[in-house]
Amino acid sequence: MKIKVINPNTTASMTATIAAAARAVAAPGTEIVPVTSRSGAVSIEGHYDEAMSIVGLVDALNEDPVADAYVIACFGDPGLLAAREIAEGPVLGIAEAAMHAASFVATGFSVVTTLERTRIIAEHLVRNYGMEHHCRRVRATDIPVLELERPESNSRKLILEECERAITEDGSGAIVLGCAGMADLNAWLEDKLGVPVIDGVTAAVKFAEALVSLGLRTSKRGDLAYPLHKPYKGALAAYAPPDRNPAPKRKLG
Ligand code: 2AL
Repeated sequence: MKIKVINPNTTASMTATIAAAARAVAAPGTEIVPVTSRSGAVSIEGHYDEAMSIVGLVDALNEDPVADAYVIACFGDPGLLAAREIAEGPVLGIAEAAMHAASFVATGFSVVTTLERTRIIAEHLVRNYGMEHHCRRVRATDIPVLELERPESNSRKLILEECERAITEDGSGAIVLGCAGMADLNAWLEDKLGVPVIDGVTAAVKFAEALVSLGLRTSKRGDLAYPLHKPYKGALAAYAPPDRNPAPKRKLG
């Protein structure tokens, strides 16, 4: 099967980290197709960055090859439900995947993410996903996303220290890594911490494989039906949804 793993930020080196993590866990028959967004921010660290990333995400979803499943490799899960509207195969966000995986292996987890403002966004996701009973705390390290890319930065040490505080102060039994740029850290951290450390990229790839193996596709009933066909104006005119939904049954009498 083919799983398209989309980095919605425009930094190709981060996509390489994401692709390596995805390929390391993929089953022998799974082809990982990594894609870097062609438009938008170099790193996604706020609501505006997220909103602006969605056009690039839609381009990446629509361009060939068509895949059996899709992973949105950014911890804010930007555009997740919009992506589900246009895709037929399952679409997984890495935050959603990581939180669900953590809830299977511990009764309480902490998320360790990048900036304070992304910490707040991750808290919104915890509530959106109904994870309040499982997530003990979301912690920021104040590391900008692109600092994770610089080997000379002390980001690894800061992340390790925050994870240690999560275990001792929050009483958490597992750690969720709150950025796709941390996808190369989970084995190293797990070794140091002795608790499960979940990176959403790898969790999402394995859940995607499971869903495809089960023959599950995104529901096209209700709000995840294809977007309604209508004109779009201005810079987004080319993104007007084509007519893909079956004609509605007319209620007579
Ligand atoms: C992210 C991420 O995963 N990629 C990116 O550019 N920003 N999210 C985050 N919380 O730092």
